[in-house]
Amino acid sequence: MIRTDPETPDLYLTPVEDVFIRNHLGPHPRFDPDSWSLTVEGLVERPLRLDFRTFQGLPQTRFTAVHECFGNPLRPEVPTRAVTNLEWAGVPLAAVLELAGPRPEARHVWLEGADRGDFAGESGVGYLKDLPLDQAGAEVVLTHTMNGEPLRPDHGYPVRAVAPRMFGTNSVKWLTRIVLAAERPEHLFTTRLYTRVLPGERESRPAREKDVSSKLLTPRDGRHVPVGVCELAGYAWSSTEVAAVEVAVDDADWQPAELDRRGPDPSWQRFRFRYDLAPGPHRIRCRATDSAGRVQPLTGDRNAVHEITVVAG
Ligand SMILES: Nc1nc2c(c(=O)[nH]1)N[C@H]1C(S)=C(S)[C@@H](COP(=O)(O)O)O[C@H]1N2
Ligand SMILES: [Mo]
Repeated sequence: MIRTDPETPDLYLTPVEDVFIRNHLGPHPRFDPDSWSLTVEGLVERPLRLDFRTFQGLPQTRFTAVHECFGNPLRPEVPTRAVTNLEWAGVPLAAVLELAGPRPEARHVWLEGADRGDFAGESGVGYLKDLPLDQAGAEVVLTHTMNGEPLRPDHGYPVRAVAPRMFGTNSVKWLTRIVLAAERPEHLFTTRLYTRVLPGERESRPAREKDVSSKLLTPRDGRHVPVGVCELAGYAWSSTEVAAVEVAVDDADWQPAELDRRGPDPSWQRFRFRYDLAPGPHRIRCRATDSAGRVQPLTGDRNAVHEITVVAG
């Protein structure tokens, strides 16, 4: 089920009602706090089953992060620009791993949701993602709160994983099972879909760390604006800090925009650019470069430069 996306509002934190919903497997399980539990199994010293109360008693953390859909896994090069910025709270996966005690042979963490359904010609599949154990232990948080309120049913109530630097597809909703294993799982959502070959590489790899990207949000695409100086603004993000954003109006050269710094959390960064708009239609584009030196491509990939048209007059 893929609903039409709400427009991303031009706010630092996206209101929960404006967050896109991506459920691949149709109707999802509805839990109440008594019916949910999380098992940790596989290559662990102490297999666990945590109920919600025990889970909530574990150490807590809070952070802000971009929540971005990778796009349609059957057409991974097509931009969808479904992106939000959210404050999450929950339990670091590391705290749960510590209780279970990974065995030395464990290399991968499998995260499984409780939803089950049909996708891409396969029936009765579950939602499963995996990450290397070191990375999962350092980064993944098992969240129960989005922008200060309990997760809504569509966003994974009561507990979902969040991998803050990674695409939304890795943030497993309705999380009920964690498996530690020596191998990656062969699965529709791990090895068959959500993989891609990055430019300059030959091997396909899973869609994990976010690409460098940016989106113009003010003014809105297609709007009429007064003639004269106009503030063009939006957000830029990547799996690392964004180092620069440039804006180009019509056929003028790329010009540097003003860009906020990023804090320690992988949230998005505001950019602004003032431009004197003559009467008539204008094409406006933005392009981000991150601290790893990655630049948005002009065309041809899911993070291609974003372009809007406004009419001054
Ligand atoms: N269990 C489960 N987790 C899931 C999905 C899903 O279909 N089932 N969709 C994934 C995808 S592709 C995205 S983009 C995000 C969307 O999260 P949201 O619906 O809360 O915005 O959840 C991810 N986690
Ligand atoms: Mo997604």
